[in-house]
Order: sequence, then C-alpha cells, then structure tokens
Amino acid sequence: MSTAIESPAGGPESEAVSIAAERRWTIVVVAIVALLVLMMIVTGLHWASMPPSRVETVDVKTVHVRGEFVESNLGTAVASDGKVTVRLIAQQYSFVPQCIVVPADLPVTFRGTATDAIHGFIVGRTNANTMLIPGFVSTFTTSFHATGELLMPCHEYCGTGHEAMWGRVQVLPADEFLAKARAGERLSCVPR
Ligand SMILES: [Cu+2]
Repeated sequence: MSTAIESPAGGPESEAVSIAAERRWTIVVVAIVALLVLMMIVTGLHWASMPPSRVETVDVKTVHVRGEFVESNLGTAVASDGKVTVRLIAQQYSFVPQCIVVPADLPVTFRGTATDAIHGFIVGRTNANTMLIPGFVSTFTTSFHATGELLMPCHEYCGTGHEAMWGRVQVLPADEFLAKARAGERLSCVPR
C-alpha cells in the first residue's frame, strides 16, 4: 500500500512538493526553538553578569530589637538636611506603621523590610511599588504630587490574611507636613 499523498496531479511530483513543504516547516520550527533557547541563554548571561546594583541585608532575628527598624524608629523621619525617609516593616498581616504621612512634591525615600514572609506594597496609582523580603532592605525614592489619602495594599500573596493586609498613605501639603515634623521625631497618622 502506497503512503504517498494523492493529488489530482498525482505521482512522485506531488510527493516531492509535500516533502519540500514539510522541510520548510521543519526549518522554521527549529529556528523558532533555537531563537527561544538563544534568548534564554543571552538573558541568563546578562542577568548573571549584571546583578542588582546594591544589596542591603538586615538580620531578621534582631530586626525588632536593635538597629534601624526598631519600633520607635518606624514612620516618617525628616533629617537635619531636610531629607524625608519612611521606614516600615511588613509582617503577617499588617504594615507598621499602618498609616504613613508624607509631604507632597518632595522626594521621599522608603526603606522597608519584612519579618516573616515575602510581602510588598503599592501606593495608590503611584509608582511607589516594591517587594519586602525578610533579610533584605528594600529602598526607593519617589515623590507624591497630589495630596489626599492613598491605599497601600500588600501585593505579594503572604498567607490566609493577605487580602486584609492594607496600609494607608496620607499625602499632606509640604508646608503642613514640615510644620508637624520635629527633629528626632517619627511621624505617622496612626490614631493614638
Ligand atoms: Cu502581605
């Protein structure tokens, strides 16, 4: 029994045409696979040769008792040179502090870490967005251009209470914020 493909033209010619078509497809498919493998190799080598610019670690076991992330140092600080820094901790299932005060139109540096699982946050629709990983300090600097209150949900699934893990960010006019700020004090909008 012949396995050759029958066509109106019939015979060995149509078989040669179908073999040529199969060969072209084989070449295209092999080329696509080779391109994908090459992309994986190039990106792998690129990331291996260019690691993140800075890695800052912190000891999870002592983060609550000493160093930068003790409770009394969390919140918003204004340094003597006017730099605004927010320090926060994420843990199952809350942020400390729960409510963060920042000035509008001034650069604000966030420094945060997590104590138990991977967490993260995004502030409203701004570009303030980071992961918080136990043992590492995440930091970024951004500015908020509109005053008002923004929601700050945890955006890394961190366990059964994840969907209830929210903070708030209150953006105040810069003069109002600076009037509240006192040297050495940590600001937050957590009700006392
Ligand atoms: Cu979380």
